[in-house]
Amino acid sequence: MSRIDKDFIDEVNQKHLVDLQKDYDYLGERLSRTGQDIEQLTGAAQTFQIAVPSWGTGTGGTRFARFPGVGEPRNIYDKLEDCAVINDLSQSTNSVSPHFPWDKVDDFTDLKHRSDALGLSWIAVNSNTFQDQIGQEHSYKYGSLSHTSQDAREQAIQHNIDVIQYGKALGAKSLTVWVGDGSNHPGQQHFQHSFERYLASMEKIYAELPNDWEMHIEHKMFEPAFYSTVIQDWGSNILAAMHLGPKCKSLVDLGHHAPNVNIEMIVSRLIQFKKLGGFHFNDSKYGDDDLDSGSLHPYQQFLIFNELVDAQARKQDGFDPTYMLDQSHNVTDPIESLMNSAEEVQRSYIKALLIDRDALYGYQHANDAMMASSELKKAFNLDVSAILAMARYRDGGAIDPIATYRQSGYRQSVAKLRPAVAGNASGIV
Ligand code: LRH
Ligand code: MN
Repeated sequence: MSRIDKDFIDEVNQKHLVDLQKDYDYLGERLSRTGQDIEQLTGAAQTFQIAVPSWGTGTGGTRFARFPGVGEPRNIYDKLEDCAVINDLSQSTNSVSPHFPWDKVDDFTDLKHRSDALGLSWIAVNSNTFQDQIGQEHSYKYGSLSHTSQDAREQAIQHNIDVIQYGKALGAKSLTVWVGDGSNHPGQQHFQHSFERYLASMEKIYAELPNDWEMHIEHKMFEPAFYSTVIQDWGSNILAAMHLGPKCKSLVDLGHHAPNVNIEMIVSRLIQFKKLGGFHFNDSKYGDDDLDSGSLHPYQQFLIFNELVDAQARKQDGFDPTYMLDQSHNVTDPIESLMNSAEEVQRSYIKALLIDRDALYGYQHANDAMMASSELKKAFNLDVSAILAMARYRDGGAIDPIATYRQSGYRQSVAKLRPAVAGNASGIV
């Protein structure tokens, strides 16, 4: 079984359709009382797409351990099958973001043929200079694009240029560069010199970008470095993006900020200066926990979409961010978590569309804090589940993706094809 049969999805949908229609009609009437058109909102939900990280389809782990599940994907071809199942049911994840060399193949044309056959496209390719590969000449133990050794820097630059070539073969249009470069001890690294080396390396990669491509820099507060990180926060990120040029923008991974940082305001700044390249959506309580999106801070995620929808409504110049999940599924079936997370991000978007912006602007102008925040809460507190389910149903997906997935027996069937992976490994993938 490589895909979940359309007839099977529809058979399961029949059990939910009557209730869905009732919920949808009730919500439609409710929204019409405030002049909102449920059909327009459902249309918006149908256009919303968020990309799946190839590395999120396998069970994730931590530095302590990884406990593989059954039917673990063995390579990018298995990962694509699983991504196709996620999209078959959710109808909101028609693109995949690969990571190299984890997803490297000898024949990219064949891989592109397979993804085309599965109705999947490729967005942002990710480079990896945070691990040493077998036979690699220069180690990244002390960094990569900012390494003090020119040989190590050149090696990392060449890897990123190679990844751009892989992306061109797959039809991707952006390169995401996250480096773990940093230090563990005060004094270990010269902050300015390391940043200068990083920028000089990125200039060489930027020069190789096709005209219609973007390069997205991803900042992160800590890990693997635990004292300083070369691209530690949005400040270093936007400085680098401004230094490198118009094709370079900043990517916001929600888990890469200290607890309680006002991420929605960072998003607003990046939008204002045309430097918002995209997102890695996930959730976290302490560090870069890579937990399911919206599972802990759904209101923060909603407030981020308030900024995005506001920019969209104002037709903000240079506003075209890519949306991606970046999660590690250590204790759930990755397919279930990715479907659920795609829906939760879509939910934040639809709720943000419910905000009466003219009323909000009025209250903001009048410094009426109570009414302004109530305007947001009113939208957030409305249950839009019927809109999300109707959007999936109308696009041929599942009204209840997780129930349909479980009833399909997909995981058990691929487990027969994919040999079990022994435990006691560690690491994110
Ligand atoms: C770094 C990160 C980055 C990926 C990696 C798998 O924490 O978020 O986006 O390269 O996870
Ligand atoms: Mn990330």
